Amino acid sequence: MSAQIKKTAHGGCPHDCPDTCSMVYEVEDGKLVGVKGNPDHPMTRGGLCVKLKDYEKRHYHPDRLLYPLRRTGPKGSKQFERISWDEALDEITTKWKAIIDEHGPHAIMPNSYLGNQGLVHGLNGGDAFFNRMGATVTERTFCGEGSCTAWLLTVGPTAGVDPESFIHSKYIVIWACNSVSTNLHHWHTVKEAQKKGAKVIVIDSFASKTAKEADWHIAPKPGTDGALAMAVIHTLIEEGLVDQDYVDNYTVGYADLAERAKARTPEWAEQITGIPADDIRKFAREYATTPPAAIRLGVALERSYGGGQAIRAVACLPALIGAWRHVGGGALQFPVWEHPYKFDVICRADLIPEGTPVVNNLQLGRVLTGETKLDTPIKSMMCWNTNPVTQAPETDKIIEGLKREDLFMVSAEHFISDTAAYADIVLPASMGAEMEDMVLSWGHLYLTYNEKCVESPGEAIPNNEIFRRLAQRMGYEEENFKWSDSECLENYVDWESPACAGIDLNYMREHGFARLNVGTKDDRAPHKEGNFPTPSGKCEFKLDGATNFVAGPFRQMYEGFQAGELLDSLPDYVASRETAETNPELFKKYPLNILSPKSHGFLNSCYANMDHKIKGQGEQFVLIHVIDADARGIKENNKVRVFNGRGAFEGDARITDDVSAGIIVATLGYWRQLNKGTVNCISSAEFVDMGHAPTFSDNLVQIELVS
Ligand SMILES: Nc1nc2c(c(=O)[nH]1)N[C@H]1C(S)=C(S)[C@@H](COP(=O)(O)OP(=O)(O)OC[C@H]3O[C@@H](n4cnc5c(=O)[nH]c(N)nc54)[C@H](O)[C@@H]3O)O[C@H]1N2
Ligand SMILES: Nc1nc2c(c(=O)[nH]1)N[C@H]1C(S)=C(S)[C@@H](COP(=O)(O)OP(=O)(O)OC[C@H]3O[C@@H](n4cnc5c(=O)[nH]c(N)nc54)[C@H](O)[C@@H]3O)O[C@H]1N2
Ligand code: SF4
Ligand SMILES: [Mo]
Repeated sequence: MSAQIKKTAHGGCPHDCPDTCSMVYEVEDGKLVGVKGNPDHPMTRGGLCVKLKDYEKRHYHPDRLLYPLRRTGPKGSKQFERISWDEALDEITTKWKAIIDEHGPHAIMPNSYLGNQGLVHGLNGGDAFFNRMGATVTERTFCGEGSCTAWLLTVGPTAGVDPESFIHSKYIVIWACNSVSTNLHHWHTVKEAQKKGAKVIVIDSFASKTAKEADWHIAPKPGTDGALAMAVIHTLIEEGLVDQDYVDNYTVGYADLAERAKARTPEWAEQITGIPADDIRKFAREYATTPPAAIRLGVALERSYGGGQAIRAVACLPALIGAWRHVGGGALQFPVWEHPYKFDVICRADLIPEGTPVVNNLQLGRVLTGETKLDTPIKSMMCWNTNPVTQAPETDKIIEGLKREDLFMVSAEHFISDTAAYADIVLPASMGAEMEDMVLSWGHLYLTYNEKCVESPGEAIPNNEIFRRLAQRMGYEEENFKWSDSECLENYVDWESPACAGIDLNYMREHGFARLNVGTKDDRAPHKEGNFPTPSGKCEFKLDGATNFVAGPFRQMYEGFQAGELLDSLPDYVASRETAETNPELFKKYPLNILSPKSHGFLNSCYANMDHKIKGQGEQFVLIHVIDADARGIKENNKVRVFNGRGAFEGDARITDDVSAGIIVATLGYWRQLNKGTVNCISSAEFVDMGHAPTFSDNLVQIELVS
């Protein structure tokens, strides 16, 4: 027998990662046998990350869900029986119709996120379906929504600096982003710029993998970046480093900002951040005098109570020094702002009936346990593309809620995740190579296509097909519920927009990716002469009468709901909620500030159930400084328990200088069913000051030896 001929197909990594790699699927005998980075893609450059490099093993993992299941044991026991699709869909829709008859549609609630970033199988389907139902709307603010609010208010929906233009930068500031682990394909460009002489500054509260490769690691205490940024503004003004011509022509509110910054001296900031005042001055001087200077804002910058205000302060910096004048100068947040997706068609916010209640996904535990008072309590929840039991805060409350006998819970999943373990009905969903889609990117300026090149194993079907079938059984006649996946793609992208000139779906199918027409990395300087997409057309240091709102990719869904509180007209430092100063009582009991960044070897909670990935990443661990370890009799590798009033988890102690005394680090993603608790058992579901974003870096804990 001759060897089978390998076929290749264009892939797009569907994970919630800024890189959205263009991939090459290798198919043999109808099976996915390998996956490579697309060598032609200027950012993917032929390489994938450690998570995805053997993606086929995830497709054919022995624990993969293949058939619809019905719960047979107690909730959370993972005892299920196989049922047919007809039985599953009939049971779900019969229950939902009964709930709607008895309690109204507000008693049903969707719960999803960007676990799949496809336009068709990630964003669509579910939103339109539940909006048509009139179900309670779930506001999704896991990631960047506070950053988005601050960014939109200051510079508007601009992609800012092209990540590829960093090759032209001479001063690169990576602010609260662990690019080596979380944004690898941008890091390659940063490293190249560094080799060409650029200075790379990493501002991170601990010595992350990325900080270790920096020319200069600046380590503010968690949640104090706003003070650092305000002191930089102070120094720029005091030392005459401001580009006055740029400020006069293209910004609003400079005089007021200068007035605010007057008292925000480097000495003042030193007390708050722990960074020596001279270092702050040096940083400000270098930043202003080494053009082009570019800042990469990490999502983690928003994760303490003052996160929104901190990001506003940082977003002012490039305009103050005129960095936007240069190719490779300015700031990069989420390039997705310039992607031409039709979110109104995708999410169908127009279908949401007036008066529909909104709950927040970070407060799922409070919603399900009744701590958040609702006119109509939730009687059914459907969960897909997210795993709140590991990823959302106040885990113990979520579990208490999911155990409610009167809650009818449906999960669509690839595996029995920590959340799916509590479902009444589990639906098997298709994976990457098994469905056609285009994948949203929040980290570059390309459209990315994903070809269906293999059949799903067992009876798994793509998310959008699940919702098509549910819509048919619920009697929803809108045409969008009948579109094929290809028709969805035709309708979801604004192919007529200038950004898509010369690109259509056929082009995507042929090439796998396409650069948007938004300038090239060698000439893009969108705010050289202002042109900010703000109401004034300028960078808005000062806002008059602006109120808080939730931004981010799904924002159309919540527009009109929000009577947000009035925001400070100027950026400033706002202290965290849980510190010695702001909550001394709590600090007495729980004196350590915990950070819970992403794991290098997992993608949120994905891959944290695969043995060889856990081996690569290591078992759940806690980084701790020797002073804190000694004070508690903790030795290297001891099993420790981290706890506060919200819950506890266990991990192996790693004593290291990478963290300062008073700070511990435990990375995210480990499964509760394979560990004793997870890091989100201790995290709070309170919001930061903007965009209802999470406070994952604003949590006090205590740590003890497990005896
Ligand atoms: N390997 C891997 N890659 C991923 C993911 C993953 O789970 N694993 N997840 C993806 C997703 S969803 C996202 S949103 C991105 C996020 O990617 P990043 O933006 O890099 O987010 P984090 O890893 O949470 O945190 C980045 C760094 O911020 C630091 N930090 C935390 N709080 C503060 C603070 O208050 N001030 C300062 N200066 N630093 C602070 C942390 O120590 C950490 O090193 O990564 C994506 N890529
Ligand atoms: N403590 C702490 N908590 C955090 C963070 C942190 O830094 N610290 N980061 C936050 C951030 S930035 C984010 S983005 C969130 C992410 O939180 P989640 O979005 O909940 O992240 P995942 O764990 O990746 O969950 C995605 C789930 O969707 C499933 N899935 C993937 N593709 C498909 C599909 O096509 N169909 C179906 N039906 N299911 C699919 C996966 O198997 C997985 O179980 O976590 C947040 N939580
Ligand atoms: S997870 Fe991110 S870095 Fe890894 S292949 Fe996917 S898009 Fe690329
Ligand atoms: Mo995220």
